[in-house]
Amino acid sequence: MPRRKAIEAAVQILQREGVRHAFGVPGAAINPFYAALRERGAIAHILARHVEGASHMAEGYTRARAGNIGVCVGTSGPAGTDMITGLYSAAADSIPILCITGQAPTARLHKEDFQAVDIAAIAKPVAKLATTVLEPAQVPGAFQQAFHLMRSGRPGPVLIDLPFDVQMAEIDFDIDAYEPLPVHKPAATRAQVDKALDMLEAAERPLLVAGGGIINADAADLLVEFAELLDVPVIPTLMGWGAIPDDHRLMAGMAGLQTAQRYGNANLLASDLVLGIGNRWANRHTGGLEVYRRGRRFVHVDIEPTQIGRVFPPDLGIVSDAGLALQRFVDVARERREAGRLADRSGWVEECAERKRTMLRRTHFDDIPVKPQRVYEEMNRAFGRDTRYVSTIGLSQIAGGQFLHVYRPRHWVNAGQAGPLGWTLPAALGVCVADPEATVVALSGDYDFQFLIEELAVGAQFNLPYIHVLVNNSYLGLIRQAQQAFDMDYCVQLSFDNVNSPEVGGYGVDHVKVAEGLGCKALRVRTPGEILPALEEAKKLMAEFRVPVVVEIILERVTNISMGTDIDSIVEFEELATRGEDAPTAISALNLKEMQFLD
Ligand SMILES: Cc1ncc(C[n+]2csc(CCOP(=O)(O)OP(=O)(O)O)c2C)c(N)n1
Ligand SMILES: [Mg+2]
Repeated sequence: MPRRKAIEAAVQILQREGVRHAFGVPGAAINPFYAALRERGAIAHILARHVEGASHMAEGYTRARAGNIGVCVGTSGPAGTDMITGLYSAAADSIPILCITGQAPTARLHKEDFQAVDIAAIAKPVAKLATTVLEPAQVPGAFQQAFHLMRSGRPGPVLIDLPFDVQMAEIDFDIDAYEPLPVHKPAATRAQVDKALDMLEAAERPLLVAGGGIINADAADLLVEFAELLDVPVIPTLMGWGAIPDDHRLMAGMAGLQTAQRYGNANLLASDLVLGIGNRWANRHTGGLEVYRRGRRFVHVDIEPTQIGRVFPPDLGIVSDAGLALQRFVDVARERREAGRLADRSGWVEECAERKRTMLRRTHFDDIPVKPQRVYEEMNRAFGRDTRYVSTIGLSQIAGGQFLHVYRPRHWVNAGQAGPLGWTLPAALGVCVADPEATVVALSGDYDFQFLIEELAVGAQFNLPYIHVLVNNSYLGLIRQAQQAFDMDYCVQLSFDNVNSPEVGGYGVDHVKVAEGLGCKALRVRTPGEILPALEEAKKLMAEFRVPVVVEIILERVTNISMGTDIDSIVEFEELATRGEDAPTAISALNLKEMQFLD
């Protein structure tokens, strides 16, 4: 049996399990890992500027491509604690990432050694497995188990913590005798699918709610096929956005309290049965359950048994991987269609489509300073179907959810449940590493952008070009809006007079200077007419310099974005669209233009 350091075996296993990139920050306690990485030379390392950044890069990397597992690496002590937010974000959205940390030597763990902290205990609630490996010979098994767990059932992150001496110890290990463990995924049975389809057929106005589990299972094509077979409209969740193209005739909009369209909520409220697949009835999707559930029956398909009934008891629960369930649904629906047993749903589909054409919010404002709605209209003009959007939280992300268009799975990359500020920028870099050919467009408010702004240097150093649309209201906008309920505007201002940059006019941070200082390109825009030319210029700069390009749009300071607490009473703060020109890039308007063009 070949003898090698335990950490060399670990790196061989990473390679065997398909890892080609790692995001990290070195330190003394993890140097053996870096030595093994260097020795083998098969895994490219991207040096983050903050360890939290590395963890979000890993998450963006995983989300960009089916089968990817992002790896983030840090030393002992604060590196692991910095990555806890990344683990939480990944766990909350069911995204596998592998977090590897160095640790103080085993003999000194209990001696309050320099940078010794019980990171496994800290990480446990936000990881499928968090373990400090104390026996060198257990290192291969720990990694084997990690990949098995990350890929099985509900996907999620794992942390492996490796004391210095455990990394360095020699073990017997032969990579040719290593085999990844089989992945466990429950599958819906024929009987379960028959029951669900019977319920669906008995309903008059059924809908599918398509969750992120469909994206994780790489089953968007099956979802669309199933919806088309039955002729049933689809409401994607925020995590499932892109599973059906926005301009598909069965795409009925998103429902929810914030990242939703008016027609999405109206369509959901008009339904009498909802079949949810790979979704988790997130509270920002459902809002108050009384309103959400009233008058309709529910079927819930989820890979994780304990998710069934967690938020409310469905009329039927099925434990299954979304892809395996959809495959069965498609097979059985096809049989039923051939037997002439499927109902004609065209009236209901047309009713939903009519709402999609008419229940629109206005985006076409000419105001200076720019109103945010106009930014998304111009983004719809500038960016095509292949664009991969990345965003986190804030009014910027919420309006993005309301007004942008997504046409493909994994083209809306969003930290849905955790919403950690700062996530957008490093996650976008992770997407760039996973898909270097993609057009990646990140969307941030000014505060999200400032949180991990230093990661721009990573994009410049490693030539990871993308466009970062920065909508600057010089406010913690979402929290300012939420504080209206407290009748206050307290600790939410980001404005100040910048002594070095009077030209930012009291908006505080000079993002253009900071971005340039970090080696990126940046443009600032103040009027609606400048937005589209700036986005076009950004594409050119990105191609020429191969670095991130920031397009900052100076917004009006106070704009309230539509939201509410129940999906039947979302508060609208602006005028609604009453004429086509009020919402010229609404999906129905774009569809219409295409149809006219085809004529
Ligand atoms: C780490 C963290 N702290 C606090 C919050 C709460 N929070 C959500 S949005 C937001 C303000 C975001 O401001 P900005 O990025 O400028 O976006 P805007 O709402 O102004 O568009 C805050 C503080 C959070 N999501 N994450
Ligand atoms: Mg802001």
